[in-house]
Amino acid sequence: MAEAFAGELARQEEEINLIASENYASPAVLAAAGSVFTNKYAEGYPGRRYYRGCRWMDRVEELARTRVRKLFGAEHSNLQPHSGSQANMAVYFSFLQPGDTILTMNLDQGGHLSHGHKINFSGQLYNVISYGVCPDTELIDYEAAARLAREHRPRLVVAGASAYPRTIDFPRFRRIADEAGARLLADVAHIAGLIATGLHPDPVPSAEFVTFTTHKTLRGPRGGAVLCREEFAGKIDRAVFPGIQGGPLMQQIAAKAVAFQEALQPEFREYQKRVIKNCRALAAALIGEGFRLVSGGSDNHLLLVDLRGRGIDGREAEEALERAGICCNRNLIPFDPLPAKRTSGLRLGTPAVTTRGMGEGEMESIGRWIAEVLSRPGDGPTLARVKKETRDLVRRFPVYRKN
Ligand code: DSN
Repeated sequence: MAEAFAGELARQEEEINLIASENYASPAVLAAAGSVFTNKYAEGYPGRRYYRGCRWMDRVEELARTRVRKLFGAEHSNLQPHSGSQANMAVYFSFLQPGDTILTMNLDQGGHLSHGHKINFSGQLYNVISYGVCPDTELIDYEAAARLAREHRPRLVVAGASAYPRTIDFPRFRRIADEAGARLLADVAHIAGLIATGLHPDPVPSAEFVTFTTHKTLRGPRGGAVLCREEFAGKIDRAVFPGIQGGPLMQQIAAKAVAFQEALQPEFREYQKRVIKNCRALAAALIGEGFRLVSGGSDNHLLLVDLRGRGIDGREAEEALERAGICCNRNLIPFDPLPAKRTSGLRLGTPAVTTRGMGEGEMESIGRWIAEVLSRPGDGPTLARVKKETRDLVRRFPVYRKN
């Protein structure tokens, strides 16, 4: 364990992390997640627990709930879901019956497993109708989504994605849901940090339910969250506990409280602005190197590189980049001819590199290194040289180590 701990810390310091869903939590968040709160059972909710000795648990969960409501301007919150999938499950279980119809974004075009993929519980329990993106613009096809909603009359419309580089029009989804008499869930896991700081349009006024994870752009501990309107508070709370979970992970809820306080500070908004700026700079650098990006660019923290016609698939690309010190993940692109194990795309994001202080100049260098590696993925000397250059760069931007 000592070796794995030291090794992972070194890996996080030494690699350029472009995984769009990852970030580096602050030492305060890490301390809370590793604290004595891990020792306590606290089934129930503040003031209504099934165990004694919960007075500090109540304080922690109340603090976390108050802060998240302030951050997002929400009426009610539940911070007990262990993950984003469980947050979504809580919303589904709060009012859907098995066999009900839901309308969600196709995983192959940017959606998420828990939005009804056939190998996920959501795809097995519900009748899933999928919308996607327009083949020409690669932007969400709202017209098609509206048509499908009129035709299939879903009980729930899910708006949100894990690989969509553009702004999501939540009022438009509200209208689509209303026309079908459906409720709306906005799953904003990826863009929660941008929303909390007003840098992406706010889903809270449009959707009955908003779910997210706390460890992506929001830069907190691993975990999930549900926001909802007061009228659904009881149903959501019962769906989480005792519906799908037992004891909450109180150390994670404590760490969420710390992260929300950090996110309420003015510096956090400046950080999110830099995340977007860096993503645009990385997009420009890659376009300058001749790459095609899905939808032509990015409005948020991530972008998708289309590798078709470059003689390399997503898996080969991520492997070569890792050997050169750049960590990222392959991703399906819309209408991808390859399966998920290979893919024709790479998903790149800037939350983590921005946390360590990198800026637009560094994004330019990273874009150049990516181009060099992907044009000669089997060339040992090129990979070794780029690895040395990436190491030299990251040493100037320590994450946790003090140089
Ligand atoms: N696995 C996450 C991502 O990388 O986007 C989604 O839950």
